[in-house]
Amino acid sequence: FLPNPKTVAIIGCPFSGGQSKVGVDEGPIHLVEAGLLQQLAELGWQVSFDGHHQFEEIRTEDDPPIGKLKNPRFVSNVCKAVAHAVGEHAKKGHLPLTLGGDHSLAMGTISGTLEKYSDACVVWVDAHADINTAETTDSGNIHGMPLSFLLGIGPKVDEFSWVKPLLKTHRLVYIGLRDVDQGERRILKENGIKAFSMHEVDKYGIGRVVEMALDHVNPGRKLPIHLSFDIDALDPAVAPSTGTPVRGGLTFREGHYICEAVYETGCLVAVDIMEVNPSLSDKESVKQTVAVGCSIVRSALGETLL
Ligand code: 6HN
Ligand code: MN
Ligand code: MN
Ligand code: MN
Repeated sequence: FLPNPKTVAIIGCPFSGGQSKVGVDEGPIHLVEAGLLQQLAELGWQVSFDGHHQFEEIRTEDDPPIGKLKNPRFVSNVCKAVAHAVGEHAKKGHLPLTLGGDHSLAMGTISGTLEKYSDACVVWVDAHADINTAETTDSGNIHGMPLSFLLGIGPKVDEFSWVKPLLKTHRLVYIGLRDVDQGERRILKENGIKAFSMHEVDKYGIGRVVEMALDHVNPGRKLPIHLSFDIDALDPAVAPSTGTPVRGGLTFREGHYICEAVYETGCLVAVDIMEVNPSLSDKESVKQTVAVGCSIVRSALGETLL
């Protein structure tokens, strides 16, 4: 899907409005400071980066909750800007790599991908399903909701009417789930959305899980793939610095294997790396988490072991 020379467009999104812990907005800065751009250049990519987005300028002063949803206008404005940025880069034939920031940003990134590739499928790697609706959300944190808007599930929220519900339920697959809310389980069931939880990873092994996941969303490997990777999919022992850690996660290798296998399809058109929070836990843990974030991205962009 991508013309040569391959160009990766870095979209730095210092944004934390989709949840309530400070610090996740510093994730992209730390990833870049750790040398991610240089590392991708060494893999043979042309790297384009014009600095991190400045979202404070589009923060609405008065942003009371809409129903339970927190910071709805800010999240909406930011995601709209991100959708535009991702869409423009994709249209140029670049691979947009979005550095989060919290996972509400995926409303923007996937909207942008779908602007250029209307038949794109999504591989969502996460401990969580992020598919709550305005009705089912307990926390009101929009990072737990982006997929419901992209799929057009649940009550309409005016503020997010710009999000076109272009993602089809059979074009979404999850890997790594282990903390799914009651309402979300119902949504997954009712809509027949395919999910490989940690149970399936244990049962079949990561190799077969990725193969089954890709067979489901991308039979014949002909469709473009958007990979949305929440760092909390990894076990907290591997990636401790994140806002909603859940034990029993993917090992270091399982996480990387998913990325390697997706890259191998030749169908990858966009990547998100989300929820790295450098202000949670001690300095060593932060360093470890940022480093694993970089290596996950490198695997997704073609780094191989041999
Ligand atoms: N994430 N299901 C919980 C909620 O608040 O809706 C957790 C969401 C976590 C979101 O990790 O991107
Ligand atoms: Mn810092
Ligand atoms: Mn997530
Ligand atoms: Mn998560």
